[in-house]
Amino acid sequence: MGHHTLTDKIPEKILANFIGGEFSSEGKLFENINPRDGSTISQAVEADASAVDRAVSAASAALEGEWGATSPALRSRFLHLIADGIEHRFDEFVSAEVADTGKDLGHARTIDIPRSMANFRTYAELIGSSKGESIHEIGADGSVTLNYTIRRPLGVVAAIAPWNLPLLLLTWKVAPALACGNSVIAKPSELTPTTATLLAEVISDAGLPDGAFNLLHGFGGGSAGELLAGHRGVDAISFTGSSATGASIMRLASETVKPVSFELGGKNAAIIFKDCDFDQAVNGSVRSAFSNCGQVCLSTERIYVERPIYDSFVSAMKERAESIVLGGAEDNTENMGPLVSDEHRRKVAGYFDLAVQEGATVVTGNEIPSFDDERKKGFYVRPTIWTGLREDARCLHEEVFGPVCHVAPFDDEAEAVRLANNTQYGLATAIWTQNLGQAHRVAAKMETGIVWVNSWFLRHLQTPFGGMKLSGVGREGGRHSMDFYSQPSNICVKS
Ligand code: NAD
Ligand code: 6OD
Repeated sequence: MGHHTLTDKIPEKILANFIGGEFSSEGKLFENINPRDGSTISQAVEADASAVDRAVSAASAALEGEWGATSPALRSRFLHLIADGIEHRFDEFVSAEVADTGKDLGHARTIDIPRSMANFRTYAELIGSSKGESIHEIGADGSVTLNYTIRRPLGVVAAIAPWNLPLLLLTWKVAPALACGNSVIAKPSELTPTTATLLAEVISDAGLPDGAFNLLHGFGGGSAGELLAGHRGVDAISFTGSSATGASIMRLASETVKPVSFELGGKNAAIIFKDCDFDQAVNGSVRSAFSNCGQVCLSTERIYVERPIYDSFVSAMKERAESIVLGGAEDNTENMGPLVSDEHRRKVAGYFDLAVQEGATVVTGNEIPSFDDERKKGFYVRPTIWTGLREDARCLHEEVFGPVCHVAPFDDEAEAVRLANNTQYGLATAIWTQNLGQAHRVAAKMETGIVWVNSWFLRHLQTPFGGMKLSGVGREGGRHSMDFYSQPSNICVKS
């Protein structure tokens, strides 16, 4: 079997910043590494304080100029043109995402890039959909007042994105922010800079007015991310990433009381009831624990199984986990790529050690594999299943963000609800049962922003997406995004 890296399809190049309609390569370079083999794909330009200032000025000027004067219909047209541009260069986007993240080609082809296009198409359709309010009042003296609201853009929006679904999660912010008439400064993860750069090319080709969309590469703390989040000229921050980074950004945002939209981490549970469709629950749980090498905020890291089917569930999961091919290529969904970086692998391996120290039984995995082919330089880990941890174990409360899950038994519905909610996070839950009454009852008790019944990652782009507790602030998706990226202004007219 060939273990393709796909890097050969991407020309070695410098990934530039995009500021005020110009690509700019001034600044220090940093390396973009392929997680499948540790090779250097390209170098990106780190935006320094002066680049951040220039981007903020360009974004503000755009609002004062041509971009600020665009009609909703024209913005809708631009968003469709951007989607067309991504579609036109689809294979290039797919190859770039696979090279930067190491994810399997099928995932990039069926989820990352199509969903990124869909983000632009969805908000192109939704432009102007946020509803205003009106109050018509007749006073005692017979005078008439009409209060009505209009929605205005927030201004300059910083969109800071993570590396696990790089283009998907960046466009999930950029599309609605542009739709509402904001100018945007995008900051992709330093680990995955390529598709954001291709997006800047597409946006440039689509002819958006200069400064409407700007792109800054760089790191978080002490670099472009922090400079942007703390910049006085940035009016709002939309951030997806870890809860710890969210807390730092919130501190920076507090200086100028910027509105924030945060999609943060998760420590998501699945509840498997004994009357579930067993094969469906196993398939769904294999996907939710191991797809994208467990690097999905919605991934299941805690599985609670009703005792009568617990042993057979653990055996079935073990068999499926052990049939996953590491590396591999093309469209086989049973393949799993590497983790995104060596540093992230060290973090995940730290949890392998901690799980053993905390008394876990290792059902499968819990190790870094060794290879004698090109994968030996890649950042692979084996899909891992633990059992036997105490409920207060750190491994059951801290987000690992790797292909790791713990399976534990429960005896009744109330216990399942208590265990699933026993976490500081609140992003997603998956419930597997054929008893609809039980599904509705349990779903309503989950302290998570998203609950799936007999499915996982089944996402309509207009449903509210986001988390409770440490998992975030606010909701994105459809009108929820339109509401965040615009603000009401009440106009009171007395006649
Ligand atoms: P991260 O928080 O390390 O980085 C995310 C982005 O923030 C990157 O662009 C990074 O450069 C930037 N950043 C880091 N420190 C910063 C700072 N001090 N100021 C400003 N910007 C800063 O997250 P990650 O490792 O890229 O992604 C993994 C995390 O993201 C996981 O916790 C995962 O659960 C979470 N995530 C959440 C969702 C969601 O929708 N809830 C989706 C995907 C990922
Ligand atoms: O599919 C989506 O719309 C979405 N926002 C997915 C987020 C996945 C987080 O890792």
